[in-house]
Amino acid sequence: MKPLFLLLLLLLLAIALVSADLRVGFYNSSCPQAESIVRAVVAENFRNDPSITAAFLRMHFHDCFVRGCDASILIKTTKKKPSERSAGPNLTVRGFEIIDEAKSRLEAACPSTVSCADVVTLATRDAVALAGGLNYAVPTGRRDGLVSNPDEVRLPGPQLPVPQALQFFTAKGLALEDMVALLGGHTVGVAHCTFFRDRLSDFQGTGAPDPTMDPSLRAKLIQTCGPTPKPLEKDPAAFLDQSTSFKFDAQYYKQIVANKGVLKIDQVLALDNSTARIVSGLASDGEGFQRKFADAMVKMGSIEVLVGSAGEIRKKCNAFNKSP
Ligand code: HEM
Ligand SMILES: *[C@@H]1O[C@H](CO)[C@@H](O)[C@H](O)[C@H]1NC(C)=O
Ligand SMILES: *[C@@H]1O[C@H](CO)[C@@H](O)[C@H](O)[C@H]1NC(C)=O
Ligand SMILES: CC(=O)N[C@H]1CO[C@H](CO)[C@@H](O)[C@@H]1O
Repeated sequence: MKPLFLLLLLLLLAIALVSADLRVGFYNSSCPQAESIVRAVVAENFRNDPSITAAFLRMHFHDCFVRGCDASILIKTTKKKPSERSAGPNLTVRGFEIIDEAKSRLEAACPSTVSCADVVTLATRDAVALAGGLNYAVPTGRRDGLVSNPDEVRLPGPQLPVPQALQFFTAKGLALEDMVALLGGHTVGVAHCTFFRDRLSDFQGTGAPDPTMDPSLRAKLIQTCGPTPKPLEKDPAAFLDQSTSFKFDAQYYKQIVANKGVLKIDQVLALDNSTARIVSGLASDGEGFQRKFADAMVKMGSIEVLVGSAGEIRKKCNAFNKSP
């Protein structure tokens, strides 16, 4: 009897371990329509506004790098309690309404089943595919977190040298190659002038422009940004990839190789010893980039996830089930 009992225990343990992992098709039986519902909502919104690809990519990145991919970024700030959404770097994160829309349709089809953390992950994948990226399989089974604290938002700034930026990624279990591929997300979307203005005229207090910026790009950005800094809500923005701004392709790497990186972090990626070779490889291999980006996204999507019975499945993505 004893060995049988042990075997049973082992079996149960194995099941617990397996189900505690993220899996492709986690909702196959509990909510078979889950992925198609998200895809439909994303497609409807993408038709009117293709910039949602950029919105979701940045939202997913910020979610995963703060307390893991647990939808903590979606919690609305209330008068009583500030959330991650009111932290500085979150100021320009957008796309929240579309996540809420997908979630309300999911609740109608399968109540309290699909986590908001998975909605963000799936919506990002779908929006990348719609913009021309790979339609990669993404594991699901994340649970939603119970904490969203603006003081915990520590994200890399755009002025960091490559080795310092890398520390943020290695701290989350990602490698140099992952960081280079993930920054390929900057092939879509915009940056506000405040994040790169210094490069145009007074780079790091030198009184001169950043010498690593292509002069024609600099002229364009001066046109866009104007002579005087503006508060973030009125700040103009420029496309991170000035060539194919809405297309999810490897053009970002071609641009930075040509000294046309808009943010300093983009430009140093092409120039730093440790990343230059990886960058030129991706610039000349569009298909390779798509695969590496997808693989790195799956890795990023697994950072410190809550699984099994941890956390909760939120009913609304912008609030905890029980207000704290
Ligand atoms: C060292 C790492 C990174 C730094 C320093 C960085 C910095 C920035 C900054 C400063 C902006 C401009 C924000 C604004 O003006 O509103 C931005 C935008 C953006 N970032 Fe990153 N980023 C990093 C990594 C990533 C990663 C890993 C992804 C996704 C895979 C990503 C996706 C995006 C996208 C898509 C935008 C455009 C957002 C929009 O158009 O609304 N970034 N990033
Ligand atoms: C769900 O279905 C897909 C497609 O049939 C399959 O690839 C996947 O392995 C399934 N996942 C689970 C957890 O059953
Ligand atoms: C960077 O490149 C220079 C010259 O090619 C080389 O001497 C140096 O060792 C490299 N540094 C690193 C950190 O790879
Ligand atoms: C989207 C969002 O909630 N943005 C908030 C960011 O933080 C500022 C205050 O720091 C809020 O005013 C914004 O509403």
